[in-house]
Order: sequence, then structure tokens, then C-alpha cells
Amino acid sequence: MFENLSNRLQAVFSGLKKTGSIDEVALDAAMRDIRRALLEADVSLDIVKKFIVEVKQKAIGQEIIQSISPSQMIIKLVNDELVNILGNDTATINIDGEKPSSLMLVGLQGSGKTTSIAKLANFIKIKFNKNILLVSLDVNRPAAFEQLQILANNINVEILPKVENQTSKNIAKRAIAVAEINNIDLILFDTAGRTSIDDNLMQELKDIEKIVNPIETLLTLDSMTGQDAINVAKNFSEKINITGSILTRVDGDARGGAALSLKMSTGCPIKFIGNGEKIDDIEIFHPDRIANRILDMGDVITLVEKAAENIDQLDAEKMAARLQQGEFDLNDLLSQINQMKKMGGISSMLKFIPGMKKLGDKANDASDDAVKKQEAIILSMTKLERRKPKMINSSRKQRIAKGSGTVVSEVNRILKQHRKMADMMKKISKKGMSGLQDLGLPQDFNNQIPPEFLKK
Ligand SMILES: Nc1nc2c(ncn2[C@@H]2O[C@H](COP(=O)(O)OP(=O)(O)O)[C@@H](O)[C@H]2O)c(=O)[nH]1
Ligand SMILES: [Mg+2]
Repeated sequence: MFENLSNRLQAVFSGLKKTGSIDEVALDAAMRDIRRALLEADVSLDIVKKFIVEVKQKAIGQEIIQSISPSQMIIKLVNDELVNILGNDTATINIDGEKPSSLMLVGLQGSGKTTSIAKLANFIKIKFNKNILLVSLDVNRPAAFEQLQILANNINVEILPKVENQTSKNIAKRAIAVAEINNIDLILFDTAGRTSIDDNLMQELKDIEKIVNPIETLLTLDSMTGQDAINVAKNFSEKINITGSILTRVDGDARGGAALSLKMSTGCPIKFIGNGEKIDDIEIFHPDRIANRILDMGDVITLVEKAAENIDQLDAEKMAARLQQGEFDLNDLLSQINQMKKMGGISSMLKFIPGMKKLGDKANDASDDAVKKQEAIILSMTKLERRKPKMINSSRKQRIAKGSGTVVSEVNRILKQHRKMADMMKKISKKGMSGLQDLGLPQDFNNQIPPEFLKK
């Protein structure tokens, strides 16, 4: 899967300049090529557009990290956006309902239901050590039961025996009864398909859904049908509660458009991919690993992530140097707020300070909300205003309050708070920690400060 896209993207990246800065012209050209590569991979136009906009916006707004070349930065951004459209987190399969719980597989005829259900049964049996019962509800297709029976025998999993002339609904009821007396953990239902979506099929599936009350209903989609698979997914999701999909035949699909469009177009997460006809040819769908496979740039991604971590360190050092000069403007306050957010907010920080644990437990979301508000206010100021808060007159205050969804008194509060902190910084930088006395802190406060911190 994705061979073509992978080749195309790698060609784009190798065309990027390795050093120096990347200008908008070069970025535009790269994005044009990436756009074409995605369209050729049969990704839907809406998603391609969104993809390009996201990457471009981030590329333009991105601070250039020292030691990282712009082309490496772009590779990272493309990687992140790929992961994003593939669905971000790995979707887990739910198999822990009340016993016996049911899992249903639905999909068009030939999409790979029967094959996938056997693969899945084998996977769950080995990985989770569950007692499984396989059930064929496909009474239309001749030999549908026998196909599943052969697979069940191969993997050594129980299958519900056939009773001639039973309807799918009756088979489902019988399966649940049998499972209850046989200590079965999980029933896997293989359902009937049609060559195209029709109302009878949907009604039948809805009826079965009601009877078996599944904790998972997985939709099998043939990856080779590309955009058609997306339409099938949309149709099924409208009628029944699909909890995820299994994308089959990805071994024959060089483009991968369905995989790249499915999550964004339908909201339906891909949980597994089928990559062959054998029982082991099933894989959990990990968006980040797939993106990695497409770009084949794992080293670059790690490099950029590491460098981004170092940036935080550099920021902190820069701020410390400014503080030593007694400088503390609203940009500094903002980066303090950001640092705090990264560490999990006030409440989680206080817990680490001796004697503050109780307070930390008490400090609740309210204080973290207050922090968010402060951040919004500072972000609504211009860069110059943040550097020179004195210039913030009443009309500016009104604009800032409006921009941050707050009121002028809240803007005043943060300005006052900043003034206090800036005063404190100035005093400390002049007199060392003893400067704190001038701020009205108790006399004995000094006694608790190790002497080496006090300026003589
Ligand atoms: N190459 C390949 N073939 C598959 C895959 N999954 C299913 N098939 C084949 O697709 C055909 C139809 O599969 P089947 O499970 O009977 O589909 P159903 O009608 O939905 O139950 C069979 O020949 C399978 O061997 C897959 O991941 N890769
Ligand atoms: Mg079948």
C-alpha cells in the first residue's frame, strides 16, 4: 500500500534545498507536487485541500529551530498532517463487554468479511486468550457456512453448527443461547453481504444489531475500490452504528486513497488492515507507523522532535538571562504561562513543591481556566504592547478585552499582576533575594533562604 505516494513524496523532499532558508516560492512548488501526489493516490479533493492548507499555515508560522533545515521541518509537518488524516491515535478494539459479548462484521459481498472474521478470531484468541464462537449469519450465499467452517477448523475455534432453513435472526438468537451455556467470552458474527447497498440488507443488519447488541460493529471495506469504499462507509454508517473498519486487500492497493480519506470523510476509524489471504495477514492500524512507512523518514522526524524539545530549554535560558537584567515584560509572562501549561497546569505543579501538596489537591480546574484566560488576554495584545505595557490605554484595553472574550477589569487585573511581578524581578536583580523584604514579605522569610542566595 502507498508505494506510489511514498515514491512521489520522497521525490518532492529530495528536491528541497538541504540548507538555508526556504522561501515561499519553494514552499509553494513543494506543496503543488504534494497535492498532485495525494490526488494521484486517490485521496479525496476536500482532504487534499485541507492537508495543503494545514501544512502551509504551519510552515509559515513555524519558528525555525536552529540545527534543523527547513526541508526537515517540512518533512515533519507533512508527517504530522499525514498522521492527522489517518486518524491520529491507534483505535483499539473493544472485546471486554459483559460475557458473552458480540462483535459483528458487516460489508458488501466480496469485501472480505468471512476471511477477516477468521483472521480476527485467531488474533483475539492468541492475543487475549478469549473463548470465541464463530457464527455465520449468511444464509443467502451457498456454502457461506462451509467457508467459515473450514477457516474455524484451521484456527481451532468453535463454530455454531448449521441448522437448515433457519433465518439469520433465529441463528443469532440461538448463538447467544449456546454461548451462554458454553462459557463463551466473545461471539463473532459473520453477516450476509450484497453486491451493492440495498434496503433489505440494511434492514436485516439492523434487526440483527438489535438482537445481538454488539460492542463492536466493524465494516470491511475493499481498499482497492478507493473512493467507492468511502461511499460505502458513509452509507453503512447512516443506517447502523459502525464502530470501526477493517480495510482489506491493502496488499494489492498501491494507492491507498481509501485509507487516507476514510477517517476524515466518515469519522470511522480504521482498526485493522488485511494485507493478504492468509490467516496471519492482518495488522492493527497504527496511523503514526503508517505515516512513517509512507515517508520513510523516521530519522528526520525524530531529529525534529528532539530539536523542538531543546527549544524549550533555550527559551528558559533566554528568559533567565532577561530576568537577571531585571527585565520582565508580558512576553515573559506569556512564556511562563506556557511552560506551566506544558507541565500540566498549576494544580499538577503545586503537588511537586514540598508543603504545597494539599494546596495542589485543592487547586482545581478553576485556576487552570484562569490561566487560559490570562493567556488569551496576552495573546490579544500586539507584540509591542506586550513589550511596553505602559502604552496600553483604555481604548487598547477595550480592544484586548474584546479580542480575548473577556472584560476590561480582567485585562486590568493581569496588567496589575504583571506590574507586581516586574517590580519584584527588578528588586531581586538589584538586591538579590533580600530585595523581597522591600515587598513586604515577612522578616523571617530571609532566614529560610540559604545564605548563598543573598546578595551581600
Ligand atoms: N489479497 C487479499 N485478498 C483478500 C483479503 N481479504 C480477503 N481476500 C480475498 O477476497 C475474497 C473474498 O473474501 P470473503 O472473505 O469471502 O468476502 P465476503 O464476501 O465479504 O465474506 C477471497 O478470495 C479472499 O481470499 C486481503 O486482505 N488480501
Ligand atoms: Mg462471506
